[in-house]
Formats: sequence, C-alpha cells, structure tokens
Amino acid sequence: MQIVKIDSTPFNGQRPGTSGLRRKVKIFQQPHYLENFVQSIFDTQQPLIGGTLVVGGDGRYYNREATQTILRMAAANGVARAIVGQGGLLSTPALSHLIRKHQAQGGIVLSASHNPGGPNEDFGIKFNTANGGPAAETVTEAIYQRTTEISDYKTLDNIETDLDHIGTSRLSGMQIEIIDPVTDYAALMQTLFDFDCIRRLLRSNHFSMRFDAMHAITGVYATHILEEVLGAPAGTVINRRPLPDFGGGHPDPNLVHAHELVSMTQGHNGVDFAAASDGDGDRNMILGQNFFVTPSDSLAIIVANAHLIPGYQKQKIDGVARSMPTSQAVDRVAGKLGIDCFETPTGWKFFGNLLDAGRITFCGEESFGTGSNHVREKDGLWAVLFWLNLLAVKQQSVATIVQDHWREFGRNYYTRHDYEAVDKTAATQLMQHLRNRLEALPGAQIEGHTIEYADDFAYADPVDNSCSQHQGIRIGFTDGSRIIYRLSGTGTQGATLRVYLEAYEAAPEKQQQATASVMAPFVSIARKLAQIAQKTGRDRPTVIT
Ligand code: VG1
Ligand code: CO
Repeated sequence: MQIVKIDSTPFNGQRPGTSGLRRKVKIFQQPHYLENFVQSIFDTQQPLIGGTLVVGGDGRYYNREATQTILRMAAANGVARAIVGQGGLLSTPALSHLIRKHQAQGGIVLSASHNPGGPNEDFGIKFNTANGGPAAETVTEAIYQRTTEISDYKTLDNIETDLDHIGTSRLSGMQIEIIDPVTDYAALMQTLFDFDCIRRLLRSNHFSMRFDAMHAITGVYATHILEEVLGAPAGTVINRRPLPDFGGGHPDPNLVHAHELVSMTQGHNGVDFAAASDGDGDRNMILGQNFFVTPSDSLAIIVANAHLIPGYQKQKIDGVARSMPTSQAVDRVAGKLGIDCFETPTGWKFFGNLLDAGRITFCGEESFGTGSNHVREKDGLWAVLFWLNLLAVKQQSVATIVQDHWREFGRNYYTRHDYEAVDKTAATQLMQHLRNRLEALPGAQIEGHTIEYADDFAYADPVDNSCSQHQGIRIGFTDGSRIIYRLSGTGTQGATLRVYLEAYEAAPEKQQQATASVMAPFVSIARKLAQIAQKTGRDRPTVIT
C-alpha cells in the first residue's frame, strides 16, 4: 500500500460554523474538497499522529465514501488506530462516548445533523477533541487557517476498507476496528437509568409510547434499547430504518417536521409519551398526550428532578448551563438549588470546558438539545430515557409533571421564529442595523413594554478565559421577557435569521394560555425593532417552533 501525496489548492470558505463544516453534497464531492479539510485536521492536531481516531456518521448520502476517504488519509498520516462504527455509522453522542471510553485523541463525525440528506442536499464534517466534545473555537480556527494555505494531502492508493463486518484489520500501518455502533452506548445508558423501572412502565397496559427515528441514525439505537432491551412493544419505534435521504424528510424533531409523530399524541386516544430525534441522534423532542414540552422547559425539569434518577442521585449537581437564547426556566431551578447557572453562546462546544472542569452537570439548548456530563455532546436518546425514568418514578402524565413545575417555578412561554434562506447581505444588514441601535434602546417603551437592556452577546469562558464576540443581539424587558436575534451558523443556503422570544408568567391562573397568543405582542415588537419585512422582504417566518 503506497502512501501518496496529492497536490491541491485551497478552497474558499472552509470555516466551520456552529457545528462543523456543512455544505451541499455537491460541494463536498468536488475533488480534494473533503481531503483538504481532513488534511487540515491532521496537520493541526498533532496528537492524532500515532494516536487513536474514532470515525462515524449519521448514514446520510456520502457517509460511506467520506468514511473511506478519511480512513485512507488517517493511515497515510500515521494515525495508529481507527475505531469505526459498523457501516460507517455512529450517532454523535455515541461517538463522543467512544472517544472518552478509548481515550482517543479525537473523532470525526460525518453529519449535517437535522439538515436534509441526499445527492442534492447537505453533508457535514465535524472534529471532536480528546474530551469527546466538539472542538473549541481555537481549534476550528486553526483547522480553518490551515485550509487557506494547504498545498497537498496524504492518502493511500485506491483501497477500500470493509466497513460492514465487525472485527479488526490493518490499513497500511493503521489498525482498524469495526465495532457495533450501539453496544457501548447502550451500556452507558444502563449505568445512568433504572432500566427495570422503565421496563415495567413500558410493559404496562396503561402506558403507550412512540419514538420517531425520522429514518435517521437513532432508529438503530432506539430499536435496540427501547424494544429489545426495555421490552417496549414492537412498532414503538417508527421510521426506524436509516436512509441516505431520510426518506426525503427533514430529520428535525420539532412540531413541524415530526408532524406524523405529533398526530399520534393527539386526541383522546393519543399515546401517553412520544419522542423524536434528529439526523445524528443528538437532539430530542418530548411530547405527552396532547402536550408539547419546550426544550427549555425540558432542561429545567430534568435539573429539578435529577435527584430521582439513579445516575444523578449518586453525584452532586455541580451547576447548569444553557445557551443564551434558551429560556431562563432553568435559571430559576438553579436559583432554588443554589447552584451556578451559566449562559453560553449557541453551540455545544461552549459547554465543553464547563463540563470538563466539573462546573456543570447538565446543559441544554432551546434547539431541542439536552445533555449531561456523561458525554460531551447533546444526547437525544439520553433525554428520552431520562423522561421515561421520570415518568416511571412519578407515575404522572407528562402534562402534570410540566404544569406542576410551572406552578412551582413560573412558566417561561417560549417560541422561535426562523426566516430561512433569506438574502445574506440583507440579513447581515439587519443585524448591523440592530447593533447600531443598541445604545439607544435601554429605557425605550415599545407597545407598552420597557426595554431594560440591549446588547451584543459576548462570552468570556470562565475556564480558559477565551472570549467569543457577536453571539446574538439580546433585548431584555423590565418584566423579564426577552427577544433575541441571531444568524444561524449551520445553514447551507443564504442566511437564516432566528428570532427567539420568551415571556415569564408567575401566576398559575395565567399559565394555561396558548403560546402564540401570549407571544403575539413580542412577535410584533420583534418584527418592528429589526424591520424584518423591510429588510428581508419576508412578512412571516418559514418555521415556528
Ligand atoms: C443550530 C442550533 C444550535 C445547535 C446547532 C447544532 O445552530 O441553533 O443550538 O447547537 O444547530 O445542532 P444554528 O447556528 O443554526 O442556530 V445539531 O443537532 O447540529 O448537531
Ligand atoms: Co444533531
């Protein structure tokens, strides 16, 4: 097997966004495109040379080809050992766990998460460091800088690895271990949750559930854990077969894209519990009968009830963190527990240092992401198992648990409006226009609400003191409500403007209103303040979650 050096020239724009480098498949298929990025990882991440690398993806179109390319390049660059999920498959949280379990020097995730897949859709690549988490900004910046000056890459002459059979083989000097993608992850879950208790619930005649794998990676994990290990009736997991194009859908677990599942919870005969995950298995949506749990509430409820769950009874809850646009529901729980609550920029990479330093035990994002210190990624099935364990212990409905929580802590009404694929220049101008007005806003009265503060969110990491600027425009009102604007860092078409809205209601008798009507005044303020219609030509969002 010959190691070859291939001449190459830089591509523009290989800077990773919120979660890795995401582009159309067609862009990744250009000769040298993927290779340049991968070589830039090896060039800048020296510990990988002679070290261990974990590789896997969500099974989307181009996953296999990319896995082969990465393995050839890893061998040619002197990686000693590669651990690869069978078929090139690994969920994002499972990959994170494997890095930690094997003390690997890093991992490569092939996924564009909740973005659609297929020859004309999206692909993505993300590098995770030795802690199991997404690389910090300093690392992704170094990789990006390297892509701007790259002149060649190392690979092996055309050789393919058998990805489908579990076992160990060699590729040039590198050992390749093809492993079952589910086994280690399932074992980790058993250390955290009371499987016997969940089993009783799932087998009871008084309880029904569905899990929607959305034809993505969690089909494999959920079928094994929920049906085979925990004994849920066959058919509990729907859309279980991972498909390269996710069956043509968006593998995005929200009320819009998981409508099939949502309809199963509706009406008098709706199931008691339903959940869905995304393309790469790190997101989750939690539903009860006729009831939707916002991700922000889910985080708060998880923290408030951690003492009921075996894996967290054993440990002290160090603190919690939420991304800035996530509702402040968890802040109130942290206040009551007397623990720290950190507000970080959007993206899981910002939780890594806090988790590693033992400053937080749980963290989450409004974008259907929740997790804990068991791995360094958000974890969809973990959240589902947490809820199942909670339902089994409390013997109450999802709605009762959430409503009781609101009564105790108050309710943070929450909604997010996305304006997708808007013109990039227009979106940038809209943000700049807001930024220019920030100083003038505090004290201003708009439609009966007074602005208390307005800023461009910057985060100083308390562990390594690194600073991240321009992480979203934050506008807070004197009554505790907030409007936040930011541009997505995961889209592949134009720009996506996200507007996050939150309003707090302490009075129990006012906690049963429809979110849309409570949020309507803030939606109107948000549109006016940012001149969304004038600047983007859009009079309504494309997705509301
Ligand atoms: C979105 C979400 C963010 C999440 C990121 C990755 O980013 O808002 O909270 O961490 O996706 O999620 P953005 O920049 O488009 O708003 V996923 O499931 O990739 O792995
Ligand atoms: Co994801």
